[in-house]
Amino acid sequence: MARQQRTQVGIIGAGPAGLLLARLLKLNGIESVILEDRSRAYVEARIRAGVLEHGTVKLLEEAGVAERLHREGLVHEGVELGLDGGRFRIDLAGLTDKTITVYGQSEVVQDLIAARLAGDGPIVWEASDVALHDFEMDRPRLTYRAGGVDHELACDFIAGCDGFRGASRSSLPASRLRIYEQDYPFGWLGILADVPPCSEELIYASHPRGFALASMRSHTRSRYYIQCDRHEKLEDWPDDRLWDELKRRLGPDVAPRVTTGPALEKSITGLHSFVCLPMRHGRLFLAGDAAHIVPPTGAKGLNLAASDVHYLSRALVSHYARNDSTLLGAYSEQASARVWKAERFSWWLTLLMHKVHPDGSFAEQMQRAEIDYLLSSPAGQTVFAENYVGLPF
Ligand code: RFL
Ligand code: PHB
Repeated sequence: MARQQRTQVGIIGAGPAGLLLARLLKLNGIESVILEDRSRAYVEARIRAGVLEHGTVKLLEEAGVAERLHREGLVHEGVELGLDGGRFRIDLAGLTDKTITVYGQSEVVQDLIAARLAGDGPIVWEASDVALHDFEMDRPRLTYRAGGVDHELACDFIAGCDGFRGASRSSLPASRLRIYEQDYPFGWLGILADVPPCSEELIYASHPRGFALASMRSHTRSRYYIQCDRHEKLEDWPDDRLWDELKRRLGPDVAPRVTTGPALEKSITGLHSFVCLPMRHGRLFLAGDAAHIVPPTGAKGLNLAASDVHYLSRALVSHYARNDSTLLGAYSEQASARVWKAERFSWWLTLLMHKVHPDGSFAEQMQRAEIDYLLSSPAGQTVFAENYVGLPF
């Protein structure tokens, strides 16, 4: 016999989407239980995003979890684009009056977990076999196993915040879903190292050998990526080879300022664009990577999780506080309208900056002309800046 519990919102996944949703609900007096299939240590150490849009920072402030972010996060007023070893700065602050903040996703997650465990409500770590039931009816349930015991959680709503490979989306019949997706024939090889960054701002570099990105986590920790074949193996990329290739692609100006060091983490990620609609099925709401994936080039994934959660929390608050379900009905449309714009920007920037076309082809010349145009046109730079700092939500 399963152990019975009840809550208002059952949340699957303790990533940024699930944790931030739980926090915003709690601040409005709405109870939730978070079910997470990994351990706390694993979730807190997972290396992912690093760039927070202006609106994400505001939402984290609203959630009361931005104190360390403001202390340790690096506010950037610009970003650099590189072509043929030359560099060009896009003045984000000057063009949009907004900035981005460099602060690791692992830090955001740690801050949210600390707030949750300080009295907001439970997170069930290492909850296995999470299954969703009856979400098309009035009384949805979640079943799972934790600590060797079967549990059943009755709730009013289920929030599927369990990432791209979670249980929520896969519990929906394919016939109910509209899937839009695109694969790219390349991936990103990432390295994290305790060395000072080579530049004060991020550098996105287009090079005939492939794209490279110089990013950071702090003044003493760097994060770099290079475009690679999506099927390449990490064993084929010892640290020395990776550093050499990175320097070559960043160009002769930047290379001497790259400090190398042992990798704290190294990974290969395939690039993928994916949207699954609708984002609502009865009393189940999908948010974050459970509903959509962007290639990392635009730094949008975590920020889309935040905007989804903004719309969803507002809708749930309106339902509970004012018995008004209009916003719940509008959730999928509102959230996905913003998702599509971020999908477009991420897709565009990916195809603009990566080695995609054969050497000497017409298409390659078109790509170069487009970058050249961007670097010389204030209008083009404004479009870039507006999207990069994040469209309003
Ligand atoms: P997450 O973070 O994947 O969290 C989902 C959580 O659900 C748990 N889970 C389950 N729990 C219970 N039962 C199940 N069956 C479950 N299945 C899964 C998982 O363990 C996990 O804890 O999704 P969420 O919350 O939607 O957040 C999305 C972001 O994590 C993601 O979009 C970003 O990391 C993407 N991303 C970037 N986004 C940015 O905004 N800016 C960036 O600079 C950026 N860089 C990146 C990135 C992602 C990367 N990788 C590795 C994919 C760089 C990289 C390399
Ligand atoms: C990162 O620092 O991990 C990062 C920064 C910018 C991106 C993607 C990832 O576009």
